[in-house]
Amino acid sequence: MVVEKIMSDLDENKDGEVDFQEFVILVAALAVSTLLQHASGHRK
Ligand SMILES: [Ca+2]
Repeated sequence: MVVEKIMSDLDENKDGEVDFQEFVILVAALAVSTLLQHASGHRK
């Protein structure tokens, strides 16, 4: 199931649940990815 795959990817320490720290890591990674795309002049 797709949701389980995402949860598995988010669960960095593999304890079976996504805690706040792991959620913050995800949000930070998405933010950096977005910023890098803007910085490289990538446009739609
Ligand atoms: Ca975890």
